[in-house]
Amino acid sequence: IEASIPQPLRETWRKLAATEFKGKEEFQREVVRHVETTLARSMYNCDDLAAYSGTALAVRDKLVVSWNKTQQHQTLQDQKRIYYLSLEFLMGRTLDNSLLNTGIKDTAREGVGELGFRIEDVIDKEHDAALGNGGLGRLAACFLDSLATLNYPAWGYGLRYRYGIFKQEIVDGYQVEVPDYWLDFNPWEFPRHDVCVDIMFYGYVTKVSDNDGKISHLWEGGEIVQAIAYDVPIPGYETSTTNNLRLWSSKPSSGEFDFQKFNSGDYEGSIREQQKAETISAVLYPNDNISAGKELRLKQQYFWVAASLHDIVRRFKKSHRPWKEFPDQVAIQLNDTHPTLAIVELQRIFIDIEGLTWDQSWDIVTRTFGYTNHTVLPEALEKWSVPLFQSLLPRHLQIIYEINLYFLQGVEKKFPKDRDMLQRVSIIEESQPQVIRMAYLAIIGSHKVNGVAELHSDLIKATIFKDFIAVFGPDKFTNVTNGITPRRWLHQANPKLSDLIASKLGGYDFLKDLNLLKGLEQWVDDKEFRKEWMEIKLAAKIRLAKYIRDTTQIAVNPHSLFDIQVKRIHEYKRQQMNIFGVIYRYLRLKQMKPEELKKQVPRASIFGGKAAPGYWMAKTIIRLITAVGEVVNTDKDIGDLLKVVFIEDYNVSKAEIIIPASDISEHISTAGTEASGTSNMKFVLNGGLIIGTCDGANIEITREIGEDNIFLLGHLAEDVEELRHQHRFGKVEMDPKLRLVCDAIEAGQFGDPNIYNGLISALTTGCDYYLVSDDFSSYLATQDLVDTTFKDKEDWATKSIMSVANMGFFSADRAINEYADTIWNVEPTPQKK
Ligand code: GL4
Repeated sequence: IEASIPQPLRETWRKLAATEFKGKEEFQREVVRHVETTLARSMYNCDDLAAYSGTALAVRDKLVVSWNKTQQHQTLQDQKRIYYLSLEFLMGRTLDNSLLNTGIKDTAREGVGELGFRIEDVIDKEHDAALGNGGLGRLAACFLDSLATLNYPAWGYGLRYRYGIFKQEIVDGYQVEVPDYWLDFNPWEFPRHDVCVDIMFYGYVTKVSDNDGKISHLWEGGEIVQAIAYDVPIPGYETSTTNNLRLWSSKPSSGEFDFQKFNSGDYEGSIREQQKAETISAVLYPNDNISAGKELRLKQQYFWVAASLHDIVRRFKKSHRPWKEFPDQVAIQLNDTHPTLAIVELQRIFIDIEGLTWDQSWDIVTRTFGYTNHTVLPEALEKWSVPLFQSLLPRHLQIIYEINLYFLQGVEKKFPKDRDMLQRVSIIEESQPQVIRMAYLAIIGSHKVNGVAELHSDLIKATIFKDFIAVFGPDKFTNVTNGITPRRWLHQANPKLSDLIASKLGGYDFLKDLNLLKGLEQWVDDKEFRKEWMEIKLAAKIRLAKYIRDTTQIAVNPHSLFDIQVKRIHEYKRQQMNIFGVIYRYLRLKQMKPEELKKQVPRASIFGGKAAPGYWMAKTIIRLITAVGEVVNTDKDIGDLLKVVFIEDYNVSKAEIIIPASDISEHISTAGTEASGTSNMKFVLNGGLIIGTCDGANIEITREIGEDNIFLLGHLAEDVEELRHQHRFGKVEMDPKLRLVCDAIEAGQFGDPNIYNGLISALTTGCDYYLVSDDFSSYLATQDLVDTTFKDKEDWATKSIMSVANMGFFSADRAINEYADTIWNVEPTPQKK
């Protein structure tokens, strides 16, 4: 490419090339220039928001320079790239993260300081990029951070939703959803109007044979929508690598504007098609661990997958390599089954467009894909109706049938005459109507399948995918335990703790090699260190208490035990068990004499999380939490001994305030239901202890930090089936303490009891599917142990420090290196500065 540009031209460009600013003054000049020219504001009307915008634009200019260099470097290296396909990227805010990753936070603090602003206020003006529901989307964001930090050539591919996850408001104690229009000002994205791809839906397939009798398939006559790329730079920490996140936005293809209607005065009619096209990337489906099964969602999936593959294939073709080398250049990771259609689309591209044979294509396809499973919940496993597929993607349906046919032929050979087996593993489920099991398709089309924590990876092999072990053998299945980025979840969210750790470990290397935290063990007995450690925790609690007072008017005493459960509201996560426990505590306090009351540990029970808008039970749980708060928080007998808070609109930026402030956090899912959990890791990394079940990553956290440093409760995953069986046959009496709680609710102590009928009957006639009654006494006993332990401040500090010292394993860097080694077979590409 170099040689094609004449020497003098090249020199002129080089001389004028954009460079990164160096030093405070240049940074300030850029901020002011953006405020005055890009935003057309001045010293006289520059508020915090304008200061944020100017700062963000200045920082963005710096990012772009290293981003361009990285992309050129990676192209020149011509190395294998990782493509992470995820329908969700829950990025949160970008400015602070970019300042820290590029090492200019101090420059920026001073710089904006001298311009009359506090950097914290400026940072606080940014709107969260909330293109995700919960753990799955945030994991994708952490992985992008690690991929860049470790210098892996990697691209994320997702959708550019106009509306991210809804904003939650609490009105009269109930969740109300408000649309999240977040794109008013987004300096972090670059529209690439030149990168656009036509995507087809519907239409029909015809078979044609050429002169040699070779048959091919033509898919035509459908509706066309255009995909436009928007690129987001992803800077690594302390490296010049800046990777790319490409998000697709939908718009009508040029032919879709109906001029005839327009000219005849039917203005609304003339833009109807246009609006329909734009709908595809309009909104994120607000479900976590629930599959909605809507046509528009399937359209989103195909739209995104087809645009991404078109891009990936185009990039590969530029290298002029033979197709069989495709898997040496491309690794595609499927973040859950949402992008499974990519398998079918790539097969279609190879056979229908590039003219490869079925076998050649299928070999390449299966060597290219890896599939990560994130849930075993049946309601979350995607199944698409065959009739829907037939109309929306007729050619893809044919290919799926063919994949299934060849697959089942192989199974038949291995297990002759086992008709049950064939039915069990078939991609097509013989229901009314027939449905396509996307997870099976993902397994069959990938070379590796992984779960996200040890227990979960074992469970998928033993339960939902058991037959596939018999078919493929065990080696196709593996585990990569999730991780979190210590840059955002320690350094950014809790700078004081990060600084204290750095002061003892002799620098910030632990942010890139989290195992170095182990060095803190040496300091565990150091009085001064312990004092500072606990002061930092208190400061974080004071900050959160202030936030709670400002937003809810509830006064919580920062010295009380902060007990936090923040995550999506779901029956399997058992926020109901938590609030039932709070009610039990309240009833008990009401019975106590003053001398006894004095001995109690004051506690603030803090909740946060969104319910899917159509998930009525989850919404009822929120209502019960707020109702309990209304009663408890105004009860004069109780005072500081118990406060119940529901924090509105839990999101990434609020998590950064909440997580450093926990004494204890709750991860109490029914054993075997939470695939991993990642907030458990974040809380412990910030010196909070956890109360949890033997589920997901809690088990590995216990192994790393030691049983003495975690409060475990409840039954084990292996007990669950039998317990459910007993409930179904009416053999289980409700736990008596839980009975008391239900009685109090039914007696109207927390308002109209009818509101909670569903919640209570889930425990009785609903057979208590999530085993709240079975775990309740263990839960209460463990909470009592938490109180007792908290009284011994020295013991608590030791547990907190020892836990953090042993959290190295849970860095997303470790997880990404494991993916690179065991699934992608990719090496890092560091760049010289
Ligand atoms: C989830 C799991 O529920 C959660 O345990 C896990 O940590 C996360 C990332 O692997 O994936 N699966 C779905 S679906 N949503 C999640 O958050």
